[in-house]
Amino acid sequence: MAIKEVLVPDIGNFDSVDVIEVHVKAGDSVNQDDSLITLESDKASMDIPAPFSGTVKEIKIKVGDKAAQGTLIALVEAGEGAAEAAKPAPAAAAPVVTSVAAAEVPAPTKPVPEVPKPIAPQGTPNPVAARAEFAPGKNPHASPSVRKFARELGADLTRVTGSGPKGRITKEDVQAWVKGELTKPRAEALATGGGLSVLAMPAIDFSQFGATETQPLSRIKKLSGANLHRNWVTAPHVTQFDNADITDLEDFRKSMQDEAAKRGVKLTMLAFLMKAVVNALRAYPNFNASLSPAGDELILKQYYHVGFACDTPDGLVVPVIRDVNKKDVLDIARDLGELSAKARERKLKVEEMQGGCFTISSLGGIGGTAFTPIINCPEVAILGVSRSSIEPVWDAKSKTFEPRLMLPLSLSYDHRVIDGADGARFTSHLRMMLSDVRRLLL
Ligand code: CAO
Repeated sequence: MAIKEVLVPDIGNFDSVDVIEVHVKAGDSVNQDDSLITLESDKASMDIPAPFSGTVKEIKIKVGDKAAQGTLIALVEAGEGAAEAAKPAPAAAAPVVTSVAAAEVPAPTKPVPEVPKPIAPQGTPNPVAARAEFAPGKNPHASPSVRKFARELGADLTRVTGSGPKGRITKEDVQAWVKGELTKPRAEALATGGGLSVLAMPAIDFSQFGATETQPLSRIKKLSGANLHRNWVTAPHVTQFDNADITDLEDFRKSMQDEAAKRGVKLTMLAFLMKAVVNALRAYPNFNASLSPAGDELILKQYYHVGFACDTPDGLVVPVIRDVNKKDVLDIARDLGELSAKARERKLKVEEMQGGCFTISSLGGIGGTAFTPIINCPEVAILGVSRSSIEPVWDAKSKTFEPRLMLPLSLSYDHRVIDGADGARFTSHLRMMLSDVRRLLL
């Protein structure tokens, strides 16, 4: 194998430029076009690539040296791929190139000079561009290899402070910046939009405290868990509580139950709630909306598809009843029954869970007085319904407490879209609709 001298190629009109980085050392293997050194003039920095593959025998240059065309960089023993070096040299490099067919010619006693292909300084085709690159505050001052290093790590050089001469950014500066970003305190990361950074959950061996059994989470639980977590941390939730007097509505529902049953429908409170919700969505269109992905626009919907949380043995699913505004209470109750049955039999189609504008989560059949439902994003609000109960309600006319059937409502909304006042207006509207069955049927 031939040992060749690698020289600085034609680098334009520069007589003497600083060597600011040496990327290889004796013993290193290099591939053709790997960067050997970085030079820097007052206008640009440029990497000098290896003209062929091989092994570095000796480095003849160091950081701080001055270099010009023809300066000896290193002695390199041509290795695999060196055949490329045997090809006739480009015309521009011809005066200083001695081509040697490494595989055929015995190693000369005196090293044969080899000149890398001339390269244009990166990003600096003309002096104007070169100056722009170094303009403080505009383009960061860094060599091509440091830029490449930063690109590989995803580091934004405009945010890195250079510690080298004239504020040049070094590889160490990039490393320090990345390290700093990774260890930023949580509050600062949030303030700069850098995402969440929370303590890792400790891995505890619970069997040290007593007997345990480990069960895998269902597919639905895993999917809904990830979505619920995202929704909980992305949308700033506020929950507005209220109570609706459904005494008359419940009487009406009971009076209609037999007729509904004859039509094969179970008429529950949820069907009336759907009707009331659509009425409130019409009155407060911001609740029937979604934020655009960039968060700078509100997309208002002119359709009324309402989802309902359905408890199944595999976990929570949310079927969607379409065009609730065009259906009567019995139609809605029929849809509710059919979709809940499908959900529990795992027969829901994907399209039966899509397109919802608003969700109702009713735990009324189970119990509880109030809860804080998580918004089904990108919807902007969800209504939680708890178990109704007879409460003493003050009647100002008769100046007595009356026993009334009260339904607890818990409305969670995305505070980026909905203000507190509108949250309270929405639940007041619902209360008014539910307490007067005539309004609901209008
Ligand atoms: N107060 C008092 N009783 C109520 C009530 C309320 N708010 N809502 C329903 N009920 C009663 C019903 O009248 C019914 O009584 P009868 O059987 O005596 O007629 C009983 O509770 C059961 O109702 P239901 O569950 O069959 O029907 P529904 O329309 O109320 O609810 C559905 C349907 C699918 C929403 C419900 O079955 C369900 O899955 N709920 C759970 C939702 C859930 O998990 N939410 C939490 C999500 S966040 O994790």
